[in-house]
This record gives sequence, C-alpha cells and structure tokens, in this order.
Amino acid sequence: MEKGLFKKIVLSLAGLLVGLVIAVYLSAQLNPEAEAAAAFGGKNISVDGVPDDVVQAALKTYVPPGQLDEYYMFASGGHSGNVFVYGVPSMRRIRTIPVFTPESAVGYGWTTESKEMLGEWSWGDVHHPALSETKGDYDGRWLFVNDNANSRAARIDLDSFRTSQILDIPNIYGPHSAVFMTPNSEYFMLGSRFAGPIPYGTYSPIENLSKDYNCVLAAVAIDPNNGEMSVGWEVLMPPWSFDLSDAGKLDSEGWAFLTTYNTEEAYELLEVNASQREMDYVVALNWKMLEQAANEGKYKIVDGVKMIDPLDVPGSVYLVPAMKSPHGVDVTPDGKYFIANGKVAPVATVFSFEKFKECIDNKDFQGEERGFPVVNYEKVRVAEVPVGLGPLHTQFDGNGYAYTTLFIDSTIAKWSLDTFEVVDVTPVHYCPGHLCAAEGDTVSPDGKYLVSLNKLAKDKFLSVGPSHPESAQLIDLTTDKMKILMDVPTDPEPHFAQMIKADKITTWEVFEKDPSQPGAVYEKENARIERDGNNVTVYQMGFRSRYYPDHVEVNEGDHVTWYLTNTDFDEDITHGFGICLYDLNAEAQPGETIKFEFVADKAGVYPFYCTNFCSALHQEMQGWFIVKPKGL
Ligand code: RUQ
Ligand code: CUA
Repeated sequence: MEKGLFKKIVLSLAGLLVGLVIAVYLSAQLNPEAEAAAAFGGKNISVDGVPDDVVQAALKTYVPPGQLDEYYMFASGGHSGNVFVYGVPSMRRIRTIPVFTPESAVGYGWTTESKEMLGEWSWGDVHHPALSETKGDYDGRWLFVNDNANSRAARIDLDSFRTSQILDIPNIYGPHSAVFMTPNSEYFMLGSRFAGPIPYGTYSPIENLSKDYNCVLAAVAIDPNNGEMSVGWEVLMPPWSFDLSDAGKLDSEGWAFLTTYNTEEAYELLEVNASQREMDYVVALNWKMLEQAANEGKYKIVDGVKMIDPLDVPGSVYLVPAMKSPHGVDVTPDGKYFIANGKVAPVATVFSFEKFKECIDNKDFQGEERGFPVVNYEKVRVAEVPVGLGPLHTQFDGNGYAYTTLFIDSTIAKWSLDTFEVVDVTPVHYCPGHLCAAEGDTVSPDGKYLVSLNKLAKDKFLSVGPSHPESAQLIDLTTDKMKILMDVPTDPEPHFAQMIKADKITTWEVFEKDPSQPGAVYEKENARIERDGNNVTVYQMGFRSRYYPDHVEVNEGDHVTWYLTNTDFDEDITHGFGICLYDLNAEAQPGETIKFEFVADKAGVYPFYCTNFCSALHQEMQGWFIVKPKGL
C-alpha cells in the first residue's frame, strides 16, 4: 500500500475513534442514567428475562478489567483482629491488613518488629476504624483502630497499608466507644465499655462497683508529622458503660459526645437490670477544656497516665438525657446536631448543639448526677424521629439526609435533617449494625454509596453450615429511593467501616533503598554470616530467584538474628521466606529489609524457600538451614 494512503486511513480511523469517545462522553454527561451503560458503547442494555433494575444494578457495580474502584472501604475485622480493605463499588475485597493477630500470609507476627508490636497478646477485637482528618475531611494518611479486648489502639500507615504502631492504653477496660477522630487529628478518643477498678490488676469485689469501679475517656495524641500515637490524658468517669462516640465538628468542634448505658450501675443480669431507667445519657465533654486542664497540671498520675477528675474542671462535662440505653451517637456534617440512636427505643433523638450551649449558658439544668449537670432534655432535643425498631447507627449523605440502621426491623431508614421525617425505608439482610456512607464521617459526605454492615446472612449465600458469614450490602444513594446493588459476604465481625475517595491515598511502589538501615544488604558481595560467640547474624539478600547466602549453617543452641533484604525494586515483587519444620515465616516486600530472631534449638537440616510466587523460577528460590548438633 502507498505510504500516503496508509497514513490517511490511520488518521481517519483515529478521528473516528476520538469522535466516538467524545460522543459517548457527552451522552453520559447529558444523561447520567447512561453513564454506566457508556462503557458498553452507549447502549442501554436490557437483557431478556432480567428485570431492568437488576441490569442497571449490575452496570453500577461492574468495574471492567483495567479500571479501578472509586473508593476504598476500610472495614473492621472484629475479633479476627484484622482490617479488611474493599473497593467500592465493586465490593471486591482487596486486602486483609493484620493488626492485632498474627497473619502468616504476610509473616506478621514472626518478624522482630511485628512480634514486638503484638507483645503478649495473640488476638484482638477491632471495632471502629477512623481515618485521619484535616479540617474535618479524611486526608488519606493513617487509619486508627481500637482493640476492645486488650485495651489497645493501632495505626495503619496508608502509604504501605501496614500496621506500624500498637499502643497499650492504661486504665480502660474494653475501649469500645472508640476510636473517633477530632477534626484535625489532634487526638482520637476512646471510652470504656466495662467499668472496673483502676489501674489494671486492682481488686475490689463486684458489690463495690458504684464505689470502686470507673470508666475512663482516653485521649490519644497523634504526632502530625508521622502519626505516632501517645496517651495524652485520661478523664475519670462514673462506672457506666460507654457505648459509641463521635467528635464535634465545625459548630461543635472541641466537644466529644459519648452514649452510655447502664447508668443503673447494675452488675448482674445487665440485659434486664441495665434497662430499668427510661433515660440514660449522651455525655458531652469539652475536650479543649480538658486538654487545657492537662496542660495546667490538674491531674493525678494513674498507671503512668495523666488522669483528670472532671469534677475539678467545672464546665468540662455535661449529661444530656437520651432515651433508654442509646447505642450510636453521630454528629451531623455541619456539626449542628448530634443524634442518639435509641437501640431499645424506636426513635433517633436529634439534639441541637446550639440549644445545648444555650442551656449551659443559662444554667438550664434539670438536675445533677454524680456531680455533673444534666441539661434540660425538652430544650435540647429538637426531634424524636420515629425511624423504626432497634436504631443503632446513623450516617449522612451531605444532601440533607440521614440514614439509620434498624437492627430489629432489618431495615435502613432515610430521613430528612430538615423536616425530621422518614422519607424512605429499605429492607437489608439481616439485622444491620453499622452502616458506612462514602466519606460519611466528614464535614462533606459524598452521598453516592452506602454500605449496610449486617450481622446475619442466613439465606443470602451458598450455605456453609449452621453458622454463616456476615454480610455487607452496597446501596445506591444517587436516586430518591435507596436501591440495593449487591450483597457480599464478610468475615466476622463487620462492626464499623469508613469509605474514602481512592485518589486521596498514595501508596509506595517500593521501599526506598536505605543503606543506613541495620542489616540491609544490596550487593551480593556484602551478603554474609557473622558469628560472635553463640550469636549468629545472617545478612541475606533475595531477588528473582535466589537467596544469597542460600545455605546457612549454625550450631544447635545458637541465637540467630536474620536479616533479609529484597533487592527487587520492582512493584509487587515480594519474596517470602519460610523455614520448613522451624515454624518460621516472613515476607520482604520490594526493597524492604526485614529482621527475625530465633534460637536454633533443633538440630538437623531444614530447607527454606520463597513462599510468594515471584518468577518462573520461583520454585528454585530455596536453600538450606543446617543446624549442627551439640557435641559434634
Ligand atoms: S458497635 S453494631 Cu461495636 Cu460499633 Cu454498633
Ligand atoms: Cu521469591 Cu518466589
């Protein structure tokens, strides 16, 4: 073919393609309904025998190969001790991040660093993830989670999606009411679920609960430069159970709100005895005032922590009556209202922050309990929204609507923050606890998507026996009526989740080369084994598809320190490292140097191998660990 003619054909084909793309794009702009269909050449797909809404739901959740999800969702893994990462809207689970429990898939719990972080504990119970915030918006830097079992908090760095710090928090039994972030990540806070004598290990008989037991609110300070957590100060509270919590924002910035149950101070058969009172409380704390008290030295030291008695700081704590054992409390995006979810009362109670402040200014109190003023309920409450049975948690869409889960009804109610009327209800399957809206805890939620985190799945998936997985349902918020798009199984236990715009997170491609790092070896000439008495240090490097050195001999009883550097500076090329019959397993991500230590207490020959399939010759990435018996 003539050169000129060929060029002409290519050019006109290219022109045609550009035109087609523009046409599809414009039609999607003009008709948002067709947006999803645009990916299929602008056609409105309808499939014989498949209802149109099913086809549309499929189009809205289908992320074609080569495209990526719009949001990350970080979900609590409950007593698995993990955090699960989902892509939304596809709802594909992308990652499991081990936090409080060893995870052999990534060698978490075997390396020196992760072992030290986990300490003496073998499990944890993650309830409420909280993303770091700047000016009330998620900033994509860190994710923090609580451990309801062993009184800890952890930080996950979102550049590596790895747990990088675990902090023990003294004096707080079951920090369930946690973690919630202040709008500029100054602190995240945790409130105790269980009353107990403090510090840990103190004895007092249960009959003394009212006298000797306490709950605590802990404020964990976050270093703005690196996310490093440290316990800032704690506040001594009555022996009530704190349940959930939220931080004030915008109008209510500087305040923290926590629900309580068991203001009855019962210590047996709580199911009955903690439900005697008609009203419990939302406890409102002025954290800025408490922070100042801590700075001014108004505290005692309890188990190494500054413990503030709020009765020494008048005006720092108020009680807001709320209907019978409320569960969640949620602050609206504008910070003007805080909403208590009734749990055993069929209403979501809306409180006005402005009226709350007026009550304080006018000393409009209806009483006092344990020295704390109780604000006038009638004045502060602006609405009791009849959402349905078993209201647990509320999220927002940024368009003036709130969404409340109803555990007993197995529904989600959508209601107006203007008229306080329910405008829509959708069934969910089954028994929703939390729900998670896109950017739902920020000052500017995105709407778009809502995920219902359900406690029961029953008949939703292929049966796996008497116990089934939990379930998450993706709900479309772009239409007037909520529309369920898809169901996915989740592992126990879907407590809370947060959903962040994907482009707010930037991850590393590889670990940076850092020769100053202890144990790092980047040239095979430097790979070596050193001995100092009974201490053997291995400086090993691994790359596709070999280890240097690939046989390591030690003496029985030696203390072995082993460094492994992955010198493949190539995204996603991870090398594993497992020693057969030695219960040892780790991984080094691209560019990373890891360290593990053990005592070579078994003589014999033990092969080691790469556990991550890294190349065509991955099978050959192996070697031998040889332990010479004592006295040989
Ligand atoms: S709680 S289902 Cu552990 Cu978050 Cu309300
Ligand atoms: Cu390295 Cu497989």
